[in-house]
Parts: sequence; structure tokens; C-alpha cells
Amino acid sequence: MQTTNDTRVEGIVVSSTGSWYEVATPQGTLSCRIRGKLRLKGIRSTNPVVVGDRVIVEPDEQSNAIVEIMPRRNYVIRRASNLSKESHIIAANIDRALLIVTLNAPTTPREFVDRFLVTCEAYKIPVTIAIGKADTLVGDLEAEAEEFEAIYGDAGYDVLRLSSTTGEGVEEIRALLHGRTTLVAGNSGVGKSTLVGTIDPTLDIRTGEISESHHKGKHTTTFSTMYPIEEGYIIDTPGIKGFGLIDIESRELCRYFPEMMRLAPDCRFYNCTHTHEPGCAVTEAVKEGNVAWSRYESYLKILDEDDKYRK
Ligand SMILES: Nc1nc2c(ncn2[C@@H]2O[C@H](COP(=O)(O)OP(=O)(O)O)[C@@H](O)[C@H]2O)c(=O)[nH]1
Ligand SMILES: [Mg+2]
Ligand SMILES: [Zn+2]
Repeated sequence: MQTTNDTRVEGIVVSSTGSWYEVATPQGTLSCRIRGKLRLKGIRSTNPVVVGDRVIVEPDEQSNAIVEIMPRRNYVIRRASNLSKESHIIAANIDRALLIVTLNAPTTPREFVDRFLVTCEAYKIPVTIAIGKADTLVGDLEAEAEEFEAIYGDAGYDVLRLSSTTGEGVEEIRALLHGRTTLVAGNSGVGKSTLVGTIDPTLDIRTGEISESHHKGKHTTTFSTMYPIEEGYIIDTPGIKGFGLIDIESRELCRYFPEMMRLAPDCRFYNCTHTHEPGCAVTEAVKEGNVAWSRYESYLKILDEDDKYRK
């Protein structure tokens, strides 16, 4: 049987196992493989086709094949592993990211939060931060939540509280999702899958999975999955442990900390790195408490640790 271009259909990748891809098309969801070499210019990635990609599928009796990937509007990418030069794309064509952070059980490291935010800034993806498991915030944790809200609120981010247990914040998030593609990110165990299942109980979502990185060999997915929701899509991600930045130059890093970027024009030197320079408005603001020390510390750590991965 001859395949003609007429049989090709356009679709959106909703899940992948690394070798098989589920593609939602007007003809239903098709299981596909990649045909030939689909190379994307300039991206050294461990996964050539990712959730959120718009693709062309050539249906075939044997197996459907993805034959083309449309250009990506944006994507969220991280280093595949600590020492790797390869990257892993978490998802593509995203309208908004929802970063779920928990202060306890598990504690999300601030550096993780800041690295994720830098990536979203670099690819111009708006982020909403949710403090998850808000039902557990008592005593010191409540004070910590208020401090967190102040730091990230001042930086310019929307921060809300979320509890899938009590329903706090769930309707706000539902409204955010409407008609958009939203990536739900956060460490393993913060409640990402539970949230997706709370928003739409008809979806078959696995929750409470054991962290992939701690229990290698467990049959857990390490790829993102996209679900239709609220006239848009939501992408549930596997727990992201580390977030190695890729393709961000040292000298542009400060642009992705909005509260520092606002101050940079007041630095004495136009090419100030905000580390050792006299007349630096950023370090001055850190000293005066106008820029949070934890945010500045993340900036320094990213500069320092990622230096060795840069060309
Ligand atoms: N107290 C509390 N526990 C939650 C909440 N959301 C999820 N959990 C629990 O946290 C654990 C991890 O949830 P899961 O959704 O699998 O996290 P994921 O790894 O981010 O997808 C499960 O035991 C959930 O029952 C919440 O809002 N409050
Ligand atoms: Mg999960
Ligand atoms: Zn400076």
C-alpha cells in the first residue's frame, strides 16, 4: 500500500516512553514511533520528541510514524544529569508553568526553586508558584510560608497556597488552567499528580509514586504526561530532583532574576556581574535586605557551579 501525504495527520504528543509516543490527533490517539532521524538544530537532547510537541504522523498498518516536528514555541530544558553535556527536555509549547513547592515532607530546596524560575524566565514562560500541602502549615512552617511569599512576591511572582486535601487554592488554579497548556513542576512528592487528579477526578492519575532517583529499577515513569483539562492541557511531570541549567551564559544570568535585573541599571559598571564590583546596586540591596539573601545565594551558586559546564 502506498502512503501519500493525504494520509498524514497533525497531532500533539501527549506522552512518551522514550521509544513510543502517544499522539492526540483528530482521528484519536495514535501510538507512534519515530521514523528516521528527526534532528533538531542546536539542541543536544536525550529525547528528540517531547510531550507538547506538535508533530506530523504518517499512519501505517504496521506502526504509525512521527515524520516531522513543528518548530517549538518554547520548552523547559535541564541538564540530563549533573556531569552531562546532554540535555533533557521536560515539555514543549507551554503557556504557563505551575511550580509546586513544599516547605516540609519534602522540603523543596530554594536553589531548585530559583533554578526552575531562571529557566522559565529564559524561555519567557510565566510561572505561578504554589506552596503545596498548605493544610500542614502550622507554627514555624506558617512563618516560613509567609517569608517565602514575601521573597517571591517581591521578586514579581504570583504565589498562592494549595491544598488538595482541603481544596484551598484549587479553584484559583482551575481558573489559571482554563484554555491553556500548563506544566506542573516540582520535586517528587510535592503533590503534583494529586492536584491533577483533584482538578479532574475522571483522569486516571498515579499518585504517591516512589521517587525515581532513589529507587532505580522501580517501574515508574520518568517522562511527562499531558492530559486534556479545562479546555486546555495540563502536563504532569515526574519528580524533578535537580535542575541543571543549560545554554545560559554567566553574564546573562542576572537578567533572569527579575528583582536583580531591575537594579542592574544603577550599577556603576554596565557589565557588572554583581559579585565583587564597587558601586554595585545589587550587592547593596542584598546588604540592606531589599533583595533576599537566599535569592542572591542561588545566583552565586549557579554562577559558580555551572561555570564548569559552560564553554
Ligand atoms: N497533606 C497533604 N498531602 C498531600 C497533598 N497533596 C498530595 N499529598 C500527598 O503527598 C504524597 C505525594 O503526592 P503525589 O501527588 O504523588 O506527588 P508528586 O510526586 O508530586 O506527583 C501523597 O501521599 C499524597 O497523598 C496535600 O495537599 N496535603
Ligand atoms: Mg506524580
Ligand atoms: Zn552590580
